[in-house]
Formats: sequence, C-alpha cells, structure tokens
Amino acid sequence: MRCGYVAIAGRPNVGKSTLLNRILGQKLSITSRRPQTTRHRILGVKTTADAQTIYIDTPGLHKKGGRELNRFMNREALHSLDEVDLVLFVVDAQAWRNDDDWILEKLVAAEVPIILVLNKVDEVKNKEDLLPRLQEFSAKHAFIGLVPISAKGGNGVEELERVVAKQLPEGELVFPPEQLTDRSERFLAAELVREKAMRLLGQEVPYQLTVEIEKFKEEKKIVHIAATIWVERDTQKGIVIGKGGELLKKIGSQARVDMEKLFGKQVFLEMHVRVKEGWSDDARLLKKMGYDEPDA
Ligand SMILES: Nc1nc2c(ncn2[C@@H]2O[C@H](COP(=O)(O)OP(=O)(O)OP(=O)(O)O)[C@@H](O)[C@H]2O)c(=O)[nH]1
Ligand SMILES: [Mg+2]
Repeated sequence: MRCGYVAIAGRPNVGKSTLLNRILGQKLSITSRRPQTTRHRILGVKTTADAQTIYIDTPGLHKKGGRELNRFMNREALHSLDEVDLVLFVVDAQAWRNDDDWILEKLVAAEVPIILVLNKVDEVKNKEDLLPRLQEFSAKHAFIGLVPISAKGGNGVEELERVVAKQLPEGELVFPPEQLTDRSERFLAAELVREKAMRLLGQEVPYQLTVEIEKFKEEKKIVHIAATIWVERDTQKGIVIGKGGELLKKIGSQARVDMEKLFGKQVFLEMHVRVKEGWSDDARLLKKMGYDEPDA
C-alpha cells in the first residue's frame, strides 16, 4: 500500500480546485472564474485498491492584497507545504508569470519534490506552441515531472495521477477508504453559499463577504440549514439581496441544489444578510468567522 500527502499550489485562478474535483470525480472544492475563490486548505482523499492520495487544495498564492484575510490565505497555502510528500505546482499553460517565479521560490524553499502541471492546455490556440512552452517552463527548475492537462475537460489528469502515484511513500491508510474530506458538512455548506455569491455578484462584493452557518440540523430525510452572508457595508447588503430579494433567492436556490447533491438529502435553506464592518481586516473577527489556523 502507498499513502501520501500532495499539495496543489499555484497562483489564483489557474484551476487548482477544478483539478481536485476532477481527480475526486466529485465537486468538493468551490470554483469560480474569479481569482481568490479558495480561502482555506481543503483535503480531498482519493483511495484506490493500492494507494491513498491525500490532496490538499490551497488558496492561490498572491503578492497583492493587504488585508488580514489575504495574509491568512497565503499562510494557509504555505503551511500546507510543511506536511506534504509532493507538490503539484499548477500554472496556466498560456504563459509563465512573474508571480510563478515568486511561488516557485517558496516551493523550492520548502524542499518538497515538485511536479509542474500546465493546466488549461485546451486554451492554447496553436498546438505547436505547446512544445516550446513545455521546454521553457521545464528550464525553470529540476521538476520531478511535467504534465500538461485540462482540469476542466479531463485531458491528461489520469496521466498526472499515475505520475503522482509513483512518488507516494509506502504506508498504511490514514483515512477510511470511504472518507472524502476532513471538512465538516457545515463548512461545505458555507462554501457552497459563498461559491454562488462569488459567481453571481460583480466587482468587489465577493471579496468582502463571508458565510457563516448558524444552524445545521439534520433529520432523517431533511437538513435544516440557516446561512448568514456577512458583508462589510450596508450598501453591499442591498446588492446581495437584490431587487425584491431576487439575487439572494437565486444564491440560495443554487446553493441548495448543490447541497442536496452533496449531502444526498433534501435541504431546507434559510438565508440572511448582515453587516460586520471591517471583518476581513480584523484578525480577531476572522478567527471568529472560521478563518483560524489549526496549527499556527
Ligand atoms: N479552459 C479551461 N478553464 C479551466 C480549466 N481549469 C479550470 N478552469 C477555469 O478556471 C477558473 C478558475 O478555476 P478554479 O479551479 O476556481 O481556480 P483556482 O486555482 O482554484 O483558483 P483560486 O481558488 O482562486 O486560487 C474557472 O472558471 C475554471 O472553470 C481548464 O483546464 N481549461
Ligand atoms: Mg481554488
């Protein structure tokens, strides 16, 4: 038996969470076309007949953004490197950016073997561009592997899993084979509400909201959930609610559909919007709202 921890790291928006979901064959980590969607590290466990791979999806590493929330996200991502056997460094196949150099430095400093994953190859228009790009990227570091993929379409992902499996140390299972994650249903419910809010809201509002689950009451056939979307300002509250409550209703109904799929039960979802000024730049408030570091 082989068993090991594998971090998925890289810039925001390169497709890390999409990749995790693709590997698991199930939606676990939330995704959106906006950068900085993932805020916490999220474990996704894949168990096969001869191996257990414990993937850790991480927030996109980013230099800019001076709020405490941004610092928390970067710490979450960097802490994940301390405990893994391998890192999947995900980059956008279309171009290597300055921030990729900065991230690579951090990964090298963590002294973990790195597999370079070139994602979104489906977006590379001229296929003959791919080979020179592979060469250019591979010159950046002595990566132990280099795999072009499309996390969205699935191309190359099985090959990537084979490359990963070869690197796992021998060992017994850490999690029972049927376990998918270490995160609670409460946490996953909050994330699904946040995903819909991020997808349906424009501009800066998605970055100034967080979701708290006030109630999670499970009965035989139905789960009663009450979620609060916290925003920074009164004007944002109006935006989240929308004209005649339309937007909040949409966020709620889309989140409920995903929750029912994930929990395999009917969900009754109650939604509220409240204001807590300055929550995203206040270490104490962040902690209260679930942004705490287990091993910090
Ligand atoms: N065309 C294409 N789009 C992709 C692919 N993989 C991911 N995407 C899209 O890229 C966007 C970002 O995907 P995420 O998985 O949320 O990216 P992430 O790296 O987890 O982003 P953060 O959590 O913000 O760090 C989404 O709109 C995805 O649908 C791919 O292989 N091809
Ligand atoms: Mg993500």
